[in-house]
Amino acid sequence: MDAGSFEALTVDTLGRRLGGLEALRARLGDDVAAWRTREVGDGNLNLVFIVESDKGGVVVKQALPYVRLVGESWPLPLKRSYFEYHALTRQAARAGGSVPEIFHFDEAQALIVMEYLTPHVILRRALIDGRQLPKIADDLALFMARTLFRGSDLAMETRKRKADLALFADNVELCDITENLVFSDPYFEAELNAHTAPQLDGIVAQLRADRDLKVTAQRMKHLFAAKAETLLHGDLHTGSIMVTDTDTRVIDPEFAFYGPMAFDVGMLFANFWMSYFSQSGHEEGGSREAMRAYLLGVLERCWSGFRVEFSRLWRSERDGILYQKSLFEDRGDVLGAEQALDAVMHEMWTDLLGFAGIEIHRRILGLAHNADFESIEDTDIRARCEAKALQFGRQIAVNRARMHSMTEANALATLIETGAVA
Ligand code: SR1
Ligand code: MG
Repeated sequence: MDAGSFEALTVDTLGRRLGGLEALRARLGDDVAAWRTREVGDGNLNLVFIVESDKGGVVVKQALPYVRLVGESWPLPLKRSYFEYHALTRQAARAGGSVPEIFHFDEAQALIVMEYLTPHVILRRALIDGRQLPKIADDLALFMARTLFRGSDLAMETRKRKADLALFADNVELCDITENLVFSDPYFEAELNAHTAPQLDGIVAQLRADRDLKVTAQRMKHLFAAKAETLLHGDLHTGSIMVTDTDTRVIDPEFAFYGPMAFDVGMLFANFWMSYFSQSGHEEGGSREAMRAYLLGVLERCWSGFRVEFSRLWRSERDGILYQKSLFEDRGDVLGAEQALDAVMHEMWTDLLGFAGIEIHRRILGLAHNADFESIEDTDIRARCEAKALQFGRQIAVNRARMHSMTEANALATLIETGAVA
């Protein structure tokens, strides 16, 4: 990529610079002067513009050559936009209707013009506001099962999968963020770490001295780095999902790379559990008991929906090099194929608990925190919510091989939330 020609867009220059593009004119009209542009990016990395006219709207997302959250002292390559574009095209093909439509990609300017999702809101915001979205469990189960299965050697022609593995293997710097920020920094006094202090000082010290937990975090990091199983979204938290009551779209796959299936599932579930533990910090307008029950229900239904769809694909689309039908079904050994499916699913469950526990920790102890907790202004209340989440995260990660079902995991969450365990 020609970094020399890159220029960050501004609200004032966008019309002049992109006004000639057919992708925008087709949706906004030719009267560029009448386009209304606003910058709405509130993520950690990029610029995001909404451009509207009387005819319609589009989103323009542009990568910056540094981490927006930190500033120019932390350079980050523009090529993440290239990985995002390629991930979005694959997700659209593998899980139709689950991502925004792409209208234009400019590699040199690291920008993607895409569908303006409206009246969608970010799922994390909706959950903080206490909204119960009726479709997220089913929609996200399908998104994960379809993208994770269809991007793997279970389904793909191995030549194509290996070419994709090579393409996404260059997403080194974004993987490096996850490798350090998620799996290591929370467990020592890394420079950019932050936590609610002094309330959490004691529990943070305990966690950082917890040998079993540190070994677990490194076991999970080892898996993340070494198990190139499928094309992951790579950052599937509730801030990467836009929703209405009837539609669910997954956005922002710039962290996409080949990794373990359980990573995406674990990260998403961690964010539902964090939402659960944060609810008591948002009770000014009334009890969030129903919201807590809703969130545990979403976890139960999403995991069961995922297993159903993954199993369906296993039985109908298992045309890759793994667990070939020629070894099982074609020889009348349907039970063998089912046994293998059980083994794959069991391993995924165990691993996702590990990833989920670590994701919870990094959102409370590391650099990149969650609005679920951060928006709780009273730091004593926030710390109580966070302490429960930390305790839960530690338990599911370290105890992952001995926890057998979502019902058990949710029962543990309930015990911790209600104070039944110290
Ligand atoms: C420096 S980037 C911090 C976090 O923001 C992204 O959304 C990823 O979750 C990353 O870990
Ligand atoms: Mg993001």
